[in-house]
Amino acid sequence: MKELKVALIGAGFMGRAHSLAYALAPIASPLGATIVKQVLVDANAELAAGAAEQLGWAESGTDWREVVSRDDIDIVDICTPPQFHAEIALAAIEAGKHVFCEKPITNDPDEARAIVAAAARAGVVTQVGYNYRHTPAVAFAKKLLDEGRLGTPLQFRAQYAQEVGFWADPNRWRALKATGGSGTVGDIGSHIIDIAEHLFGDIVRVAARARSYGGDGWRAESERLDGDLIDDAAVWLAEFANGAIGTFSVSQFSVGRKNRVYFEFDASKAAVQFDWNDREVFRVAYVDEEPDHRGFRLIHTNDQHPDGWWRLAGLGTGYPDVSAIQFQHFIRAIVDGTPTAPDFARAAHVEDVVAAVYRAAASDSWVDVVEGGA
Ligand code: SOE
Repeated sequence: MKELKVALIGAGFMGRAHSLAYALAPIASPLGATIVKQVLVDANAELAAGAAEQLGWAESGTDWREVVSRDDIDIVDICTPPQFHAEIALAAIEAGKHVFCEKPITNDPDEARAIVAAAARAGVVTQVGYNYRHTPAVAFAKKLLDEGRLGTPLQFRAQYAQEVGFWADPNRWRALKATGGSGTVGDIGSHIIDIAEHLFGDIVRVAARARSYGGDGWRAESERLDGDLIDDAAVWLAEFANGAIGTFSVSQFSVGRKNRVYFEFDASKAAVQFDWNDREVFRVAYVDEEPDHRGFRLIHTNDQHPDGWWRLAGLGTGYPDVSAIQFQHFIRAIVDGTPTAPDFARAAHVEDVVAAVYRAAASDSWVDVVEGGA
């Protein structure tokens, strides 16, 4: 069988999640190629060597430039902080590699467009790690919408809340713009933007407010903006290209919320609810129902559902599963050209929405996602 050799750049949290996902990806169904975990690269040699041994990579290295241009490497998987994504992705694309990149693709929409253009010229397969959209319940919602079984999209309501802000190191790279931090809108909001656009289509306009935490409450907006601080929470209203409307909220100062990725939406024939903390189930309520049966029904997702993983419903779908499912799509696209998503073009659009939310938060107006028109 064809072998696809992977170079993983970055031995942090996501590098570890991807290491596990590569092992899981071929378990449920054949991929048409054998994934070889060839080389794990990290600027810290000791970390790279230790992680390579622990996570099953054949080699370790510290020089990503040398590794991405190696003839034996087919796939470059980027798990560094976002500020390094563009440089590594462009070098990998130029070397003709297929590229998987963690989200956000970059913190700069112009840079994102340059990467998209380079990938299109090179004809390589690209994908970004918006992994929650691969949860079987979300994939099922997408299928039902595409088949018209839920009717016309009306309203989307999404939330991503974490409590990590209260206790995390204020100097961690994620907390500072200078070290690639994306803020809550870019870091976690981008996940719910991706899901919303996956299901409802493009967002074209937003109105927003963002806040940064100051020890015992929100800082003044002037302090947040002048100090170039990342945002710790935000809310925004959105209008979709198809006329649907939406509300979004994100926060990393929401005690009790470990990782609450939640959305619900209304469509003309049905409404859907999804909660990552109860991700095995898909909840749907139909308009056309006997009056005494109106309400949400609860469906356990299994292999009858798109991206269903285990044959038996109720065995659970976790973070490693959704990460593995995204690699199933990516590897199949490389092997037989099956389209995969979200690709770099999709990720660049999500960055446009993130940038629009920040522009709107700094103004008192609705702003267009694509400046100067929808
Ligand atoms: C932020 O705390 C974070 O680690 C995100 O960066 C991930 O994308 C998310 O899935 C978990 O939370």
